[in-house]
Amino acid sequence: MIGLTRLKEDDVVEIASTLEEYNADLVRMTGCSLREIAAHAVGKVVSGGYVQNPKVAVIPMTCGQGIIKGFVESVASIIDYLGFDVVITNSRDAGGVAEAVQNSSEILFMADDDRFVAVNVRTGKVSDNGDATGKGYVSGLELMCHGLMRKKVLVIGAGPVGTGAALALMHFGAEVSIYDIDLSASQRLSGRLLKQGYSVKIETDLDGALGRHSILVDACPAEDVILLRHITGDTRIAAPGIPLGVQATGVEQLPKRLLHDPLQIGVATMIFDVL
Ligand code: 2YG
Repeated sequence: MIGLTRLKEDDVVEIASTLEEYNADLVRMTGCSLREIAAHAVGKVVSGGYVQNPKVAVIPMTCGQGIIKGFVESVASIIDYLGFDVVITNSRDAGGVAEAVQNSSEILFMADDDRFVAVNVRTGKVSDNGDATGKGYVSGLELMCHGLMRKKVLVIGAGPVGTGAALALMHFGAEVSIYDIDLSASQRLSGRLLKQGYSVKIETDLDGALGRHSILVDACPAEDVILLRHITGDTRIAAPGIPLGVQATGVEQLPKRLLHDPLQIGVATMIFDVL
């Protein structure tokens, strides 16, 4: 399974200090806060908060390519911003898991090079960042578009995020088309969705597909996929892919119509997913 590009320190360094601003941007674009978008993604209500306030632990993992400076701090800052009681464990890896559970943390966040998961150790529920990111961005897109029922949406990228996005779009009643540079990836996703009773259209010509769609999910890890000439007054984009796939001159045309961040929506959706 091909994941999104590995984050770098530069991608996450400003997350904690800009959460308030980012949240205000989300409200301007969607009418809803980060907390509301994430809760909407998993069909949960946030008003009045939760009766229980689970303890959350974020565990640094050294395996594979190792620690990304600022990663666990950014994840914890997002969880804290949403009002949860969160700590970063002093120990790393297996020791961090032991420390978290011994300190009665109920929800554990941890990432290696292949997976980024939230685990609720009380219920056994697991949320995967790819799936949660897809769902969270579609939730924001649905709010930005005032509903997606019977609207045509193009998903670019049939990896874990594109898959989560496609499923969420189906749940919102959208008409979904998929493009992936690797046709067999689109076919696999289409087959998987068909087993769940959903039918999607497979696109093989990206330029043509971009000409026919104004609501886009960019879940691929390439730059300059969506060009200025593809953007109209109706274009709305949810872009979880890193780096951003929208041409720089195109971004200027989309001040209130482009959702894009390195971690916030995905992490926020993961925690509501496992509550
Ligand atoms: O604990 C650490 O600091 C590291 N072991 C974290 C490694 C994370 C690697 N994964 C990624 O960079 C991304 N695929 C995460 C995706 C988040 C963006 N949606």
